[in-house]
Amino acid sequence: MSNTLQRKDRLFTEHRLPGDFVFDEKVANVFEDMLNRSIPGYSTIIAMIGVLAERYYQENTVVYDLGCSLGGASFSVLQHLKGKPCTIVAIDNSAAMMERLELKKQQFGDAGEQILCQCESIQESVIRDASVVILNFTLQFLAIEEREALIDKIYEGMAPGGVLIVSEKIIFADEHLNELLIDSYHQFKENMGYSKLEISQKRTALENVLIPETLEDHKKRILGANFGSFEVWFQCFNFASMIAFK
Ligand code: GEK
Repeated sequence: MSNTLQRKDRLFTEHRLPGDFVFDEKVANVFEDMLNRSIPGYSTIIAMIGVLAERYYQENTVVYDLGCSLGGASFSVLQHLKGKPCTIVAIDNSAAMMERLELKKQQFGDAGEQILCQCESIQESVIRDASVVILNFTLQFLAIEEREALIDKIYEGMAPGGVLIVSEKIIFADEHLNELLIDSYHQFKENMGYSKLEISQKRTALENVLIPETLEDHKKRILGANFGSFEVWFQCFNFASMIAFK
């Protein structure tokens, strides 16, 4: 969806001092452009989350979008579930993101009221009566030792038959493959108009903030929480989206 407040991502064009990436005002202003040019398949993943939510949403349950940013996944779900008695709880701990999400909601009129925004850390959130839970490129920002507790909590808060969708940047145990897929990803970013300087500075800024794991790590954690039928339903280079059922 177009948003007049959004600008082109030029955050890493100039040489800058080292510093960790933060989800502040500057990032929120260019975020849609950043995601579309930085995550191969982002728009496909967002569109398919809506399709999956429509299929697995159960009446009188809640959809959770954890680490919702500007609500890309929430709005996709809303488009598929409009008119149904559903609540979409959209959670993010970046106040800059949540302010913009509140503005975007207004463009949807009454339907937008189905999205409830909560500005908080997802480690603190209560998950209850969920039939669809979305972690679209969010788990990767939690410390590795905090991830299991979150996945366990989600499982506990889900209705039987509910679906969990987890999208992540990933790494590969095979060094050669890992290098190939990361290089291919950087080529994708160049093709999307980012310079080599922007790519390397963003990579450095994310180094301590975004900690990717292997698909095997994710599978082990998700199945360990008792989810069944784990599968990768989308992958492009080192980006993947996984699905699991309670
Ligand atoms: C999308 N899902 O467009 N608690 C709450 N929010 C958090 C936390 C936390 N502990 N850690 C990070 N975030 C979105 C894209 S972006 C992905 C998600 C990316 C939030 C953070 O503030 C940011 O908005 C989001 O997770 C990650 O489908 O930037 O690569």
